[in-house]
Amino acid sequence: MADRTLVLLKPDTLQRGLAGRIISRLEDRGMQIVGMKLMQMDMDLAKQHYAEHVEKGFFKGLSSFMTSSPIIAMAIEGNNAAAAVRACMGETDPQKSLPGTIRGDMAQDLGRNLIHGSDSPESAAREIAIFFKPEELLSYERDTQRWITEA
Ligand code: D4T
Repeated sequence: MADRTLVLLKPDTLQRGLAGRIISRLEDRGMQIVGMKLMQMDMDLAKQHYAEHVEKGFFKGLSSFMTSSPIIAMAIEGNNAAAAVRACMGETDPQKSLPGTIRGDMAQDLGRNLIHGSDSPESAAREIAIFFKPEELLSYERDTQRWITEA
């Protein structure tokens, strides 16, 4: 069943100029972008998004990294979107990620793992609501033939 998930392209993705290649991988998998924005995360947003990690030792480094430079937030639609995106991403720790995954091919460090994807449909609903207003999410059909025949 098609549903939606939240993807964040983290500061390291933009700093390394990998946004296009990572978005391509999700599009190659058949995922559809239904919301997208370039933005700078502030500390309030970091605490809200990473609420489950605020008390953990790594939160200071994580939040300082996530607020250090712009990110791209995307709402992605697809078949079992949260699980499918996480399969494309690989493991949280790039050292444990298989080649063929985004992190397994492009990242080395746990603290610089390029991409966030919601870990369940429930998390996706919570997280999409943090980053997007309802009117910023667009449903549309993809029909390449339509553009050709109407030209
Ligand atoms: P995100 O949320 O960024 O997609 O990562 P995951 O869902 O794959 O993993 P997570 O929530 O457990 O971790 C959030 C974020 O914190 C970084 N991190 C994590 C870290 O710097 N040190 C750590 O020990 C852990 C567990 C990496 C991802």
